[in-house]
Parts: sequence; C-alpha cells; structure tokens
Amino acid sequence: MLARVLLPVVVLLGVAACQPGGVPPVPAFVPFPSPGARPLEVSRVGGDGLGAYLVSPRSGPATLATSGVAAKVTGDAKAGWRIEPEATGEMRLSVDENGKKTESVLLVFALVGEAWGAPMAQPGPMVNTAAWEDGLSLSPDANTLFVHYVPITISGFFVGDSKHPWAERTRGPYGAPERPDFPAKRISAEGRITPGFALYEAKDVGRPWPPTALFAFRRQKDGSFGEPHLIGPQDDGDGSLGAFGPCIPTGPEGKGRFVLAFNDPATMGAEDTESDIYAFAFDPAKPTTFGRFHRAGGQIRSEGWTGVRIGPDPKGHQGNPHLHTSKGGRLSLFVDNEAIAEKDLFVAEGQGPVTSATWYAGWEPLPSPISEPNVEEVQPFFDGKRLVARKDNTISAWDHLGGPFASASSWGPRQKWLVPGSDTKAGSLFVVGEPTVGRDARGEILSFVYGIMREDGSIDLNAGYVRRRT
Ligand SMILES: [Ca+2]
Ligand SMILES: [Ca+2]
Repeated sequence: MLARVLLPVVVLLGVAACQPGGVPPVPAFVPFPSPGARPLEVSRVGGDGLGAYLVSPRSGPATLATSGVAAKVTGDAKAGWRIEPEATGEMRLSVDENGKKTESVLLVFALVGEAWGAPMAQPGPMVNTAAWEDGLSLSPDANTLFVHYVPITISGFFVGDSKHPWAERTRGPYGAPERPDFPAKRISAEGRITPGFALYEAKDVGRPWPPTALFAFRRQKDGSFGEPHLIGPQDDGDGSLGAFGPCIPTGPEGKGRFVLAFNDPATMGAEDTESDIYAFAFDPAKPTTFGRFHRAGGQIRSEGWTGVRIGPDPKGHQGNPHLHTSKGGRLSLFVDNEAIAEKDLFVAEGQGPVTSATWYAGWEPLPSPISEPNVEEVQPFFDGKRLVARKDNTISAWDHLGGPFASASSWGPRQKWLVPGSDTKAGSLFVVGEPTVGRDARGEILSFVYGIMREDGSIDLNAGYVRRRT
C-alpha cells in the first residue's frame, strides 16, 4: 500500500540522479526577476535547433545583461539584441532603460516547434522556487495556474532514502507568502521532514515521503501568477494524501468544474487500491478544501468530501486526468497510467453533467501514432481539436481529424512542440512534461514543467510557458 499511495508523488517521471561521495551544499536560490522588475518580452526569430531570439527595448538608451546559458549576442538597443544560445538551460535576461528594469528567464530547448514563440519561466517570485514544482495545469481561460508542490528536490525522491539530505531537508518555502497554509506539521523548526505520519499510522519505512499539496495561483496585472491558495483534500497538516493531476475541463461544460486524480483512503479496499478520478464544483477565485481526512477509532474518516468519482473501473490506476466536455453533455476523460511498465494513454467517454457519477462504457487505449509499445506516453490534454501529451520526454501533439478516439485514422501525425536536451551536465534543461493549453486575448499559451540539473547534481523542476506565434 505504501508504494501505491506514494506513487502519485512522482507526477513527472524523470531521471534518477546519481550522487557519488558526499552531498554538496544546496545551491543558493536567487529569485528572478528581481523585486520590482516587470516581465521582459522576448521574440523567437530562428526556428532550428537551439534557436535565435530577439529582445527589443521600447525606447531610448538601454543596456542588456545576461547570465546562465552562454550565448552569442549581437545588435544594440536601437535595432534590438539578437541572442543565439549555445546550450540548453535557463538564460536570465535583464534590460535596464533609465533605471527601469524588465527581466525574464528564457528557456533554451533543443528544439521548439515552428508554431511557438520564446519559452519562458513563469515570472514573479511566487510560482517557481528552489523546490519541486510539478503537476502544472493552466485553466482554459489562462487565468488560473495549478501547481503540485513538494518542498524538496525531486532527486530526494529518486535517492529512495528518507535520511538522505535531499529527501530529509526542505528546500523552498512551506509557508506564506509563496505557499500559505502548506501542511507543514511534519517539518521541524530546522526544516527536516519526518517521513512517518498519522493518517495511515505510518512509521518511517526508509523511503522518502515528503509532504505535498496543490496550489492555485491567479493571473496578476503584470502577467505573472500570484495570490496562491491551497486546494485539494487535507489531512490535519501531514500532507500525505498525494492528490495530483489537477485540471479545469475544457469545452462548454468545463467552467466551474475541477478534476483531479486521488486514491481516496476512506474507500481503499479490495475493489479500490489505486488512484481514481474525481470531479468537483469549483470557483478558482476562492480558497477551496475538497474535504478533510483524519484517523479516528482506528479508521480513516472523511468530512465534507465533495468529490464524485468519474470514469469506469475503480480497481485500476488512473492518473493525470484531462476532461473535455462537448455540447449536449458528452464527456471525454483522458488519463495515463504511470503504475505499469508500458505507459500508454487511455480515454473513456460518457454523458454529463461533469459532477455526477457518470457511467462510462470503459477505458480504451489511444492508438498509434499516439500510444506506441516501448515508448512512454503520459499526461494527456485534449481541447476538442488536438491531443497534447508527454511522449518520450517531448511535448507532442496530434490533431484530431474526427472519428472515434480509439481509431488510428482519427489522428494526424506527431508534432514535436518542445524537445529538451539530452545533456545532463549542470545547467542543462533535460526534462519536460505536464502540458496544458489556455487562451487569453493575445492567443494560445502552452504551460509545462521543465527540469534543470543544478550544480549539486539535483534536479530542479519549475513552471514554464510559451505563447503561440502563428
Ligand atoms: Ca523549482
Ligand atoms: Ca507506450
């Protein structure tokens, strides 16, 4: 049971980092953009490989400062600066116009699909931290960003030892203002995590079991995300529940609804041993608790749990859901299964409303060219026009040509939207996942998680986005 309950924590399957010898000190985390700086706009002007980017100051004399990824920089403030990165990773860009600073973190991928502009780290001090941001999901209106947060490095999970410094010592915040109401009961005053917790009467089993929580952030006037508030089920401060894969459904019936994957501890038994999909009524502007779980009289009990299980087969594992709604109450629920060796994508169809115990006929695998043997496909998103997913550590998309989802002829060829590098030396961007697409007045925005190898050999997962340019 313990392994199954913990499994959802690994929302983004990455690469286990090896750490020979001692553990180097945690690298200092420098918030960027710096306080007071507004986000800097960057254009993509070169299509191939690491690409080329353009920064154009609005007016007057200006200076450009860069750090992080090395790059060839040509041009000037008048013509604009052309930036040609020399490796994958994060490149910090800062333009100073008479003391007014605009700053952004450009994300350099090995390849960016033709349709997309300059990939950027989410700006502002609230979303990205030195710890583990994961499970990213952008609402269809692009005004709400959901983050699955863990206050350690994901490498602390991969080392598999609860006493390893990466697993035991927090890095990143676990309180206001960035993570208000985080379930921090198991974190000591020195920032050390106790692996055992009350809900399952679990002692330290030797494996890392960090507290996790889901947060919703609201779009701010400057385009960044702020106003974080805790969402999801609570367990008296232990953070042991591991709800994951939050999303607001796309389509006409999606507004005011919310879906996530969760292994309800109050219903676990012979018929239900793994994660299922639940739907809720939801207002993203208001702090929401989807029920409280606690142990009483030797049993796990829930109070105020408003989730309704949707989708067939409570016995299997379903994760990272995305629900699409059509006119007339037709529902298409897409899921992955990170609990089995052959990772494919699945869909179940049914009739709404979203927050009822809708009957679905059954799970069907999405066919080739989407799901293929011996290739990992996870984290599906469908908006009525196309499916987007993480396939083989690449954000990929397939147009829906019409016809049944389970038929190969219903899908167009694979489009590669974001391809990370394969180099894992310090500073490299080598992991990507968790795609969702929202739309604001300027057009489509693709949200994703990216992973950087830090100087101490640990992986830092963060939130990024890119705007469509065509
Ligand atoms: Ca991070
Ligand atoms: Ca597969």
